[in-house]
Amino acid sequence: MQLTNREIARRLGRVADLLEIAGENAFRVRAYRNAADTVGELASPLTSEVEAGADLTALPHIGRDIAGQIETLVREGRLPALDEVARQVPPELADLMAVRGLGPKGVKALHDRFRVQSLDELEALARAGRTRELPGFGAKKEAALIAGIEGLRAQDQKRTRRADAEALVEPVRAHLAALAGVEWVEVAGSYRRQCDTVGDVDVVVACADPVAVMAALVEVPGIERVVSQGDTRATVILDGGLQLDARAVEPAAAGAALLYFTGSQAHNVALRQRARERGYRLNEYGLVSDAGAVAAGGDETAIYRALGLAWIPPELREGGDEIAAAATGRLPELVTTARIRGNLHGHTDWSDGRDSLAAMVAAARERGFDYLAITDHGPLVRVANGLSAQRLQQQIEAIHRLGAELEDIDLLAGCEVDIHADGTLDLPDEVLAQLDVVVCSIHYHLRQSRAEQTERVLRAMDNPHFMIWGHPTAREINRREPIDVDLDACFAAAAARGIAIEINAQPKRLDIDARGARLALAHGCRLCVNTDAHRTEHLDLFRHGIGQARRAGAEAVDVINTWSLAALRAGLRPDRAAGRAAHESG
Ligand code: DGT
Ligand code: CA
Ligand code: CA
Ligand code: ZN
Repeated sequence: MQLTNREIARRLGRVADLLEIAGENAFRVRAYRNAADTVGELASPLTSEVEAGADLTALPHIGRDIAGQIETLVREGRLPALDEVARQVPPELADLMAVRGLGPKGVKALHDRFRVQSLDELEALARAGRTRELPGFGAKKEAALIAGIEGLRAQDQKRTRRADAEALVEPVRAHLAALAGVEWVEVAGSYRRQCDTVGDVDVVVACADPVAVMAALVEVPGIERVVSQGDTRATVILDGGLQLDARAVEPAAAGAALLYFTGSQAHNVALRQRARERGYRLNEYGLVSDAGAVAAGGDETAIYRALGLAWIPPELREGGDEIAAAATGRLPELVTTARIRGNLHGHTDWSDGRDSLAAMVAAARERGFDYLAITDHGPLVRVANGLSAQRLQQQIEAIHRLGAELEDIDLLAGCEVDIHADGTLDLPDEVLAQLDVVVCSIHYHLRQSRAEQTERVLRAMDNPHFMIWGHPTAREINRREPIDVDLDACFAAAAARGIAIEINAQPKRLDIDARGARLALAHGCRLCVNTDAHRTEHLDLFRHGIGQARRAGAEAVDVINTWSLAALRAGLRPDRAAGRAAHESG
């Protein structure tokens, strides 16, 4: 198995932790810590460098001793320095260093006094009120210790953002797909259903020789360790700790396996029930009639068809009304990323974006967009170099000048304007009136009460320039809870005014999420899938937001940035459009 840079860095860091706990020379500790940082940041795989005979001491912070350590690790799979320090302190103690507020001295004291070696042991001691006996610990520190352990556990239980899982699993998928005898590889489970986070990833491989593929799996780069391995299934841990469950299946049964492992469990249960009512048994190996004849197994569509159903997109397989809809030809034709015509929320280096206006426009043209709105931050967001009314005025002119030169794309002048705590907007109406697109977002005062927050948004929506509600709940996955706001009331107001609800496609946001988007559609709102691009590459993020739109059952017509610009101008906030037209003609 190939060691990744991340794993090598992790082991060097472990040596540093243990040396520190053992009370070794601070220079030596720092040497390992620095070496771990160097390795962690390297772009090219260190194992290949070693195999090519490269001189590792040419790297920053890698001296002759540590270079030798790394070479032994790559060649023999063991780190002599780790073995050596493990003779002084149990290597498990390094895990305790991850507890917030617990340093090497504390770990050493706990070990010397109580012989603790694991997190469980430490927790039991603290909960029993024993750790306070240690000099310098006390009851307060004991409470902090318990909180630190709980925090660490909560972190471990966190689900992985889908985009992060994508970066880890796609290379594995590609590697497996290239193996001899492999027909196709799909990542099933919540990943395929486009859930915003995944607990683990489930990979189905259709292949002639499952045993050979499972044997090859554990050699795939990017796999940190193997949990279990059988003839047709394996569970491995990817770098970074994400679990991957793999199943290798012969092509004739692979459709049934894919269907089963895509889930959701509620969908599977409903489908099996329908199969039973029609005289079949459905399981992960196929659809079999009560008489024992295999009705389908190689392909999902055939299984659905045999059950009198249209093929159901994975995003809809949540055990709601999707089976009834598939039985009666009422499945929506879900929006796709290919239907997107432009981005209506994005930044440049006028505020906190990395790239210039010209670069963003060039990137949008490369991608064939019909239109691009530039929506830098307004003045409130000072940390993001927000634009004053005066600078915005200059930017509007710059956008118009650039737009006049271009025939293949329409440039729209816009702004991402903050909704103040009292529901007023952060720029005067005269300024907002000059913009083609106004995205209104909340960045501050996230902890207002539900009543205040709802009042704030409703009041803001009364402003006729409020066109798109940007990242409505301000949540950041695994980092920040959504604001407490009455979405029913806000969506009803948005629908009545022709305000679009953003699905922000930044992987850390995915806001509004699929459930909220479904609610918005039920209220009659339109959605707008935006990348909130802060650099040119971000214009490729649409697929993450589209995944949420699809889970909400959205069709292209429900997503305003699949529309033509003319339709957009007429349909988005029509009262504002009418007001402007009257103003211009009068
Ligand atoms: P996750 O991993 O928590 O994000 O969610 P899933 O849906 O990927 O769940 P996972 O990985 O436990 O299992 C993958 C699929 O396998 C699941 O969606 C449905 C199917 N499955 C697993 N266990 C069962 C079960 O006990 N009964 C049924 N009917 N299906 C199951
Ligand atoms: Ca899963
Ligand atoms: Ca699984
Ligand atoms: Zn933004």
